[in-house]
Amino acid sequence: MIIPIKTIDGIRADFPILNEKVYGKSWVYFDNAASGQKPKAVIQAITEYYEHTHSNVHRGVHYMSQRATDKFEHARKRVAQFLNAAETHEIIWTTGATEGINLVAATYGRKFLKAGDEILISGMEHHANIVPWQMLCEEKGCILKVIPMLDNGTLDMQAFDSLLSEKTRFVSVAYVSNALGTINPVKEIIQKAHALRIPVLLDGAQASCHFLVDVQELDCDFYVFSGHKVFGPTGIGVLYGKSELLDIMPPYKGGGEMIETVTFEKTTYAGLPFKFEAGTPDIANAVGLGAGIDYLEEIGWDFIQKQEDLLFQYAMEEIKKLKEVILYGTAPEKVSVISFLIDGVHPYDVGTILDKMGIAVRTGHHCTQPLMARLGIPGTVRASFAFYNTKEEIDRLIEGLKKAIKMLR
Ligand code: 7TS
Repeated sequence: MIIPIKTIDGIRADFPILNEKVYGKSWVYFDNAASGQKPKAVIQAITEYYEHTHSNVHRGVHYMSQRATDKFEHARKRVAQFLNAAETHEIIWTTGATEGINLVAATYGRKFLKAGDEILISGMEHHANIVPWQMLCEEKGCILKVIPMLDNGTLDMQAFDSLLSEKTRFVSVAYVSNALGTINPVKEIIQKAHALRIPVLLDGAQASCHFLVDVQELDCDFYVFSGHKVFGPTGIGVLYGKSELLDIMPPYKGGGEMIETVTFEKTTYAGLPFKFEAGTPDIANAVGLGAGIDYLEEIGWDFIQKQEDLLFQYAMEEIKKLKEVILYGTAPEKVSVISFLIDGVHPYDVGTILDKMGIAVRTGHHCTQPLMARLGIPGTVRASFAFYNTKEEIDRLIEGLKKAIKMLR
C-alpha cells in the first residue's frame, strides 16, 4: 500500500491558486495538460532566490554571483537526477519543450541531414514537434514522413515498421499525446530506430508530469520537457541529449556564456552544457524548477500515479454513462486525459458553459490540427487531471456536462 505523506487536503493547501473562486464558485482546474499549477515550494524558491541570492551566474568572483551559480547548477543537477541522465552536462536549459525541439532541428538537423533524408514523426504530434521539422525540410530538402494513427488513438506500429528505412535519418515522437493522452510505445520505437543507427528525440512535454522518465533506460538520444507542465515555472525547460551527440552539434544561438575565446577572426565555443546557453539564463526559474522536482519527489510518484489513476477511472466510468458523449482516444495505455465531444455540439459551447460553472477545460484543436483532421473533427473538449484534483471536482464536471447536454442538444 502507498501511504501518502499528505492528505489530498494537505496537498491542495500547497497550491494557493486552487482556492480561487471563479464566478463566485470554487474553481475546478482540469486544464493541467496545458500547464500545471505551482506549489508554494516553487513560488517561495523563486522569491527566496530574488530576495537573498540574485546576481548573474558564471561571472565575477563576488560572493552572490557564486551563490547564484551554485543554486543554478544545483537545479541542473536535480534535473539530471530526475531524468537519470548519465552526466549533468547533458542537461541544457531551454525556454520549454518547443525550444528544445527547435534547437535539435536547427543544430543536429542542419548539420547532419541533407536533401532526400527522411524525418519520421507521428500523426499525433503537437505542432511543436511538426513545424520545426517542416522548416528544416524546406531549408534542406528533407522529407517528412508520418506514422499514422489507428482509430483508437494508438500508433500504427506496422506502418512504423514499413516507414522506418535506411532513408530515415531522424525520428521525433511524443512520448504521450497531449490531445488524447495515449502513451506511445517509445521503447520499441527507439530500439527499432537504433537498429538502423537512427537517433530518436522524445517529446516528453506530457510525460514528465505523469510518471518518472529514465532517459538511460529508454536509451533516447534527446528528450525535451517544459518546466511549467511539471508544476514548475513558465519560461524554463530542458533539453537532454547524449553527450556524444551534443558534442558534435554546432551551437544554437551565439553570444556570451557559450564561448571559450572570441577574436574578430574566430570564436571558439564553450563545452557542454554552456555551448547551447547563450546569454544570461533564466536563473530564477531554473531554481524554481529544481524546487518543483523536489516537491514532486516529496509527494512521491507512486502516490501521484495512484491518485491520477483513481480520478481517471472514476471520470471514465461517469462520462461513459452520458450517451451523448463521444470519446476520442481510447488507447489501453493512457495518462489522465479525457478528450471528448457532445454529439452535434461545438466544443467551444461546451467549454463556455463549463467555464460559467467555474470549471476550466481546454477546447479546440490542442495544437494538433493534423490529428483533428485525421479524426474528422474541428477539436475536442479536453479534461486533464493532476494529483491535486478530486472526485468531487469530477462530479462537478459531470453535472456541468449534463447541463450542457440539456441546453445545447
Ligand atoms: N509537446 C507537447 C506534447 C505538448 O503537449 C506541448 C504543449 C508542447 C510540446 C509545447 O510545450 P511548450 O511548453 O513549449 O509550449 N501542449 C499544450 C497543450 O496541450 N495545451 O496547451 C499547451
